[in-house]
Amino acid sequence: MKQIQSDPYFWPFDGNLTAENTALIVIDMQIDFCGKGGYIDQMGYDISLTRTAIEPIKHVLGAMRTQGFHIIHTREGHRPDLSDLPANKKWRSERNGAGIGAPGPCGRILTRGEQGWDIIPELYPLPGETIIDKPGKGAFYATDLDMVLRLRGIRNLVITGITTDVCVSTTFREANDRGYECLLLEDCCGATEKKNHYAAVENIKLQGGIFGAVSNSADFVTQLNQIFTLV
Ligand code: C5J
Repeated sequence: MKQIQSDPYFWPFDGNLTAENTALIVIDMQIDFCGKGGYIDQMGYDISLTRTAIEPIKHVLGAMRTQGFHIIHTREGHRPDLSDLPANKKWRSERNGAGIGAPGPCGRILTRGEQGWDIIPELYPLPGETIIDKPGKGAFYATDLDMVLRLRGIRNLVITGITTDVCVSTTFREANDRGYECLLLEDCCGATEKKNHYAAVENIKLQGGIFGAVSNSADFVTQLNQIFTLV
């Protein structure tokens, strides 16, 4: 049995934890969501609330890379011709002062290929790590993420990134419904409003872990190192 002590249960539920069957998912750590001049900044939110996840993710990324786990990054963004941008999403973003596809200080907002759409340098993917480009909030919708995971025999997901209440929680729920065993590292996430971050974390733990379990970067890395150096 290999398990991480987490809340509200030891994860994964059945103790089947290996580097081969487990992936770290890093969601949307893009300039648009945590950088100066990006989408979130342009809407007037405090980017320190999303940037708070950077150092904890770096710690987990380092440990999981060293132990040989699968690493998957996601990016939210749209085709330059905006043919994958639903009219209501475009309208809402314009209404909030940061129209998707419109020019901004980091190039066209949430548009593939632009500076703001890219992953921040601190957490940039290494060659060989998978990147999933998604047009929506969930990383499973309109992407090949499920296929990539199943072909590699991955069934446990350690989920991190931003924002806790939007893309992280949507992806977490999508993964749970597909039968993946999910762990959230709460300090590796952040939201534009703290109360929404806390609520999203609490939601996972409802009813004995209705969507999965929750831990944090320090406890997770300590336990991971203990488990995998004792092998
Ligand atoms: C948002 C995301 N908040 N990555 N996207 O629009 O959570």
